Amino acid sequence: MTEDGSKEVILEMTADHLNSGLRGVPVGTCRTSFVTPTGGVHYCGYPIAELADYDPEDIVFLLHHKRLPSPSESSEFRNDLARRAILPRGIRNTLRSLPKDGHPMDWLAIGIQALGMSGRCDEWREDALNLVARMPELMALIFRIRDDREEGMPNSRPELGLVENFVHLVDITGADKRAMTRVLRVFLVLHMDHGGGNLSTFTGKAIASGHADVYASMSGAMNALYGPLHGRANQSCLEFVQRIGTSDADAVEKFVRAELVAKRPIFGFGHAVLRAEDPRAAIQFDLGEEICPDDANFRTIRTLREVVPKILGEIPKIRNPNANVDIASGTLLHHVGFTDTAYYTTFFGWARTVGIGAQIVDERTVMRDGKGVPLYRPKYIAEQQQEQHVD
Ligand code: AMX
Repeated sequence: MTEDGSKEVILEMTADHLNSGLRGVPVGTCRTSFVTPTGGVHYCGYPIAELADYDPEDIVFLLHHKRLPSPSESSEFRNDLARRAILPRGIRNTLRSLPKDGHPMDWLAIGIQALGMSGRCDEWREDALNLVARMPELMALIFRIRDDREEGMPNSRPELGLVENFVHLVDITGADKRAMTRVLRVFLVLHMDHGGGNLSTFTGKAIASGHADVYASMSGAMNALYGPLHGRANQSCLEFVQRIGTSDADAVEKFVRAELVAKRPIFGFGHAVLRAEDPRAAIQFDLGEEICPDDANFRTIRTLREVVPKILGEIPKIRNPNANVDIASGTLLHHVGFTDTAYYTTFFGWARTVGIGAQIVDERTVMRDGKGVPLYRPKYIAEQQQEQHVD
């Protein structure tokens, strides 16, 4: 089985495997996580459900050290991250110069690249951890500068914790900070990693294989995450839920069937690898039942979860009719005060800087007895040669 759980490991290439997005083609090993079709993602062997309520900092430690920290290691690691959380000068000017109508993911990719320009130290793990430590303030700056709320931004307090500092800095008016913190902590842990071959992770590692630094690699990874078929599905999913606008089962079923007739995707359902409901969906549903059972969007997704698997199950080509991670994340973010869906993928990107960074460190400093994975260079075949060479 591949690290992403696919049973379709291709051991002998044929012409049919070309131009297929490398699906099923084994290309390496992954030390941080694997995904099984029914159990979902596991971080360093732990099923995600066992980790959902951990401090995000402990999961950063886990993905880097491949084991959970002891209580004293946990506290020392939090202090270490806090010490690293110093944004280089000039980052605010860079962000201020960006067009406010650009997508927040454009801002995130540029922001990370800019952090590297004056803040890199050219040591893989140092840079990966520095980036994780600096993300809360970068994220808050993106929100506040885009919203013309930079003035009055409080001083960064990294000792509070990654999420807690972001919530303190972003300071959304009227938001319930406790609920916001709770949702973001779980969101961050659930989205940190998902095997080695997902597009953004693969892209980040490929860029790093040319020895571009962590920041440049991560900026490229964020651009890979940006697409609607990858990370931006969480934005699309809440927009889909809002279009439904009801939790009545008959009305929801009618809506879903009409979408299928119109050949539009049923967002929040289906997966390339999973063949059961994503455990990350179940965790977020449980969280929603706890914090927002009567929220209108939550009532709609609760009904979707009941009616959609049966409807999609009637369509033989759909291999997984069950809910995926994106079904509930937007609803929860919206409930705690993040009402602009355009920001949702930046939270996904924030979380992924952890897993992608840890995987880059592994590929650059651990694999091949520390020599690192060589420069990525898959083979492409000239169309005229395709008949003769498929090696
Ligand atoms: N709604 C409508 N059609 C769907 C569907 C869904 N939820 N899930 C699968 N299908 C269709 C596919 O588009 C494909 O159609 P085609 O053969 O005509 O191209 C066919 O069913 C077979 O698909 P599959 O093998 O079951 O899945 P896949 O690997 O091709 O696609 C995914 C996976 C996620 C893109 C697809 O399920 C989908 O579009 N879901 C809705 C969008 C969504 O929620 N995306 C987020 C996924 C989670 C994530 O990775 N972030």
